This record gives sequence, structure tokens and C-alpha cells, in this order.
Amino acid sequence: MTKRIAVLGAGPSGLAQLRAFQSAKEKGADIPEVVCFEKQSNWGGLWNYTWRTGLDQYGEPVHGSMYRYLWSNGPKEGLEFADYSFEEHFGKQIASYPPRAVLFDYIQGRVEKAGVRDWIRFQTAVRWVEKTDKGFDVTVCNLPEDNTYTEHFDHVIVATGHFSTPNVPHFEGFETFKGRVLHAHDFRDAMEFVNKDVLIVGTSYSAEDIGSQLWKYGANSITVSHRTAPMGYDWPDNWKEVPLLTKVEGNTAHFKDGTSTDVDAVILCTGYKHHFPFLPDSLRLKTANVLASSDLYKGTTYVHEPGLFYLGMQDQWFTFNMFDAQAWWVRDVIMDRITLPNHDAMLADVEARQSAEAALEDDYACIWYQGDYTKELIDETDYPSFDVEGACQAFKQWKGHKKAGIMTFRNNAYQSVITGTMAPLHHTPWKDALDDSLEVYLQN
Ligand code: FAD
Ligand code: NA7
Repeated sequence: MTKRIAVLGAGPSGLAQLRAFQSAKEKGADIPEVVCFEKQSNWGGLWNYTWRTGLDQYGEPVHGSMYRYLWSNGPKEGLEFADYSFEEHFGKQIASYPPRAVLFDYIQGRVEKAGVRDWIRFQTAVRWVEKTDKGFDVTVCNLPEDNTYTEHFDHVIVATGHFSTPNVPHFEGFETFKGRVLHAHDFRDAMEFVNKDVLIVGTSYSAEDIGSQLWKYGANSITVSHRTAPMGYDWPDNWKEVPLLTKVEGNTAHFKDGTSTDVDAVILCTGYKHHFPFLPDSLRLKTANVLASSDLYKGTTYVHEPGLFYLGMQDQWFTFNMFDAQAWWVRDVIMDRITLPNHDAMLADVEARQSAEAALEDDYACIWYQGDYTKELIDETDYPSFDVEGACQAFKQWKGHKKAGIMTFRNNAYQSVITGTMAPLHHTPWKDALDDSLEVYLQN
């Protein structure tokens, strides 16, 4: 096969794509040449933690929104690779909410085993992608050598993530606020806020998790401001939920219901933007953070230019295993094992998915919706089939555990849908486990 494929980004999505092609090769298939461009010096995407914020040593925007002490916010049983279990990687079953370093190790283990590292050009930032008569010209910069060059590819697969360019609303008085205002993207270490009174704006994962970390590591108080609705968990005593911030004056934050509170810092946990500065309008995905992304047939194929694919662009209940499902499916389109329908049929598919999402009534329906989507793709490829229903059930239990105790849910254990074994309970309750190293986590 003489095709050349560009994979942009070596996070979990891009690595899934490399593993998908490598697994076909392992089974004797003639695969295209695959070149992955990654602007950082290592793989793993945002699981590859860096202390840098803002710009890196080359002046590139720092990609990752990862922070210290992050433990998985959902059970690992919902994201386990079907072709590489936690037990295979660690030689034993491990507890259900691994910290970042443990998940990084796991992600890395599969691609080390696959031997695909030399398919990746590290420290190489994608600058521009252009459609040509025959495919795509991809212009990249080798950052250490400061050398920009262009190569031709038959297909481009965008796997650059969508949780790294912050959505930063303005609130009156930020200009003169006496404390620090930052977005979750720039949050790195909860220890910075020990004994501080912190205001968080937003009510989704970042708000819940950063607030919980602040509590765990000793912030004085946490106030969470909502635009739509409070999270409604049974929070600790020094945590309160308030309506939307209207303005800050000096160190005082004012809210929509007329109440106010004094704070030392404001952390905007207000989400992220899909941001692809290396793509022209005609190729650029424009979508909200939803389950049924705009303009992507089967959630992967850009309907207006079907030689171009996107991975992992949805809002995510399922992560690593969904990226795998997408990557195997995209591989099979590229290798002519799956035939794409015409433009109208692809658009109709997108619309049907969007209507189905609009009809979902609660988080449980959203979980099953994404589970069904993942299964749909898996059923059309040779990705090892697994008990997707079991993974949905793990998510359901997880939500119940969060309602029962938002600071204790990570102390629970679930059954692997890949190996069938039950995870051990972790040796230390999450709130007391201040050392999040791999060595300590694996001491079960
Ligand atoms: P990313 O991990 O973002 O990787 C994208 C890669 O593309 C990066 O390596 C980046 O350097 C590279 N890249 C970007 N632009 C360029 C360019 N121009 N040129 C070259 N390379 C480029 N999911 C879970 O399952 N469990 C969790 O607990 C969890 N916690 C999360 C916590 C935070 C703070 C965030 C932000 C997300 C979390 N997620 C979690 C979801 C997360 O989206 C996925 O786990 C996963 O990292 C997505 O993988 P990805 O490869 O699509 O994107
Ligand atoms: P999300 O899940 O996109 O949530 C964004 C939150 O920000 C959500 O609560 C929004 O409130 C809120 N938001 C957005 N804009 C505003 C403004 N202008 N004012 C007030 N509140 C606002 O992002 P997260 O960072 O929490 O999670 C992203 C990923 O990171 C996730 O996959 C995790 O795994 C980690 P709304 O409910 O829309 O009113």
C-alpha cells in the first residue's frame, strides 16, 4: 500500500490510531505509511503532565490542562482498552481510580508493546493543513531545529484534543481584583491555595475536581458559582454553592441573588473550545462540546471533506475505549474495508445523531447513548468486542457513589469488563492519600 497517513497529536486518540494500524499489520495486512506529529517531547497527550503553563520553551502554547494530584474522575473500568487490560499491564488487578501517573503508564504500556514510537515525530508542531487535488499538504515545524517543512499525505487524522484552549468569560471587576484570576487550564497545584478562600465558576468536571482537590489539600473555603444549576452534592462544611457571579469589587465577589463573599482567588472552570489554528475554514471542525459533534459522519469523518478525520472530539463519558473504536473504524475506511456513503447520507447520519442526543433526558441516557455509539463502531471492525453494557453499569454505579459521598466515591471498586475480575479496594481513602505516585498507588 502506498498511501501516506498523517496523524496529528500523540495523545490517547492519536495513539489509538497508531495501535489500530499496527494491529492490522500484526495480522498480516498491508498498511499505509503512518506519520504522527506531536508537538511535545513525549506521548500521552494531557496525561503527559508538564509544570509549564502558557508557552513552552519554544513559544508554543502549552497544550495540557492536566494538574498535579489528579486521580481519574471516573472508574478505570469504563475506559479499559479491550486489547490491553490493566492486569496485563500491571501484572495484577489494581484499584479503580488511578492517579495520572498510573494512567499514563498504562497508556504508554500498550504503545510500547506495539512498537510504534518511531512512527512519531516528536517536538514537531503542525502549522497548517491544505487540501490539494490528490490529498493534503501538511506543514510542520521541527521545534528544536526551528525548521518548517511540508509533506504530502493522502489522509489527515486530527487527534489534537479539545480540552486545552480555555473558554474564558469576563466578569466585571476582574481588572481590579486584588487576588488571582486563572482558568482551570492554568491550574497546576492545589498547594498554592492552602488556607485561601477560593471562588470557582462552573459546575462540571473541572469545577468539581479542582474544588475537591482544594478541599483535600487545605483551602480555607470553596465557593462554587453556577450559571445553570448547582451540582447539588452533599459538600463538606467549608463549601457552598451560589448563583452566578455578577461582579468583583476589591476582594469581594457578588452573586446574582445579592449575596457576596470575600475571596483570594477565582478559578474559572468554564470549559474549553475546539481550537484548530492549523486548519483553514473549509477543513475546520466547528462544534460545541456535545455527544453528537457537528459535521462528523459516525463521529469521525468530516462530511465536507471525507479524506479528513477527527478523533475524540465528543464530550466524553467513554474515553480511551471510544477513541479506540473510532481509530479502528477510521483505519478501516482508509484501508477500504468500510465504504463511506454519499454526502447527503453522511449529513443525514449527523442530523439523526444530533436529534437523538437532543432527546436524551438525563446523564444515564447520555452514558448509554455514548456506549451504544462506541459499540456501533466496534461491531463494524475487528476491535475486540467487550461488554459495553457492563461499562455503562460501572458508570451508573459511579454516579450513585458520587451522590452517596462526593469526597468518598473514589474509595469504591468495580469489576473489569475485559477480564471479569473485581478491582481491589484502594489501601487508603482518597482524601487521606496525599502521595499520588505510581509506586504508592500500586501498593495494594
Ligand atoms: P489530548 O490528550 O489533549 O492529546 C492531544 C495531543 O495533541 C497532545 O499530545 C498535544 O500536544 C498534541 N497537539 C495538539 N496540537 C498540536 C499541534 N498543533 N501539533 C502537534 N501536536 C499537537 N478522561 C478520562 O477518561 N478520565 C479522566 O479522569 C479525565 N480527566 C481529565 C482531566 C482534565 C483536566 C482534562 C482536560 C481531561 C480529562 N479527561 C479524562 C478527558 C481527556 O480528554 C482524555 O482522557 C484524553 O486525554 C483525550 O485524548 P486526546 O488524544 O483526544 O487529546
Ligand atoms: P465542561 O464540562 O465543558 O463544563 C463547562 C462548565 O463551565 C459548565 O458548568 C458551564 O456551565 C460553565 N460555563 C461555561 N461558560 C460559562 C460562563 N460564561 N459563565 C458561567 N459558567 C460558564 O468543562 P470542564 O472543564 O468542567 O470539563 C472538561 C473536561 O475536563 C472533562 O471531560 C473532564 O474529564 C475534565 P453551564 O452548565 O453550561 O451553565
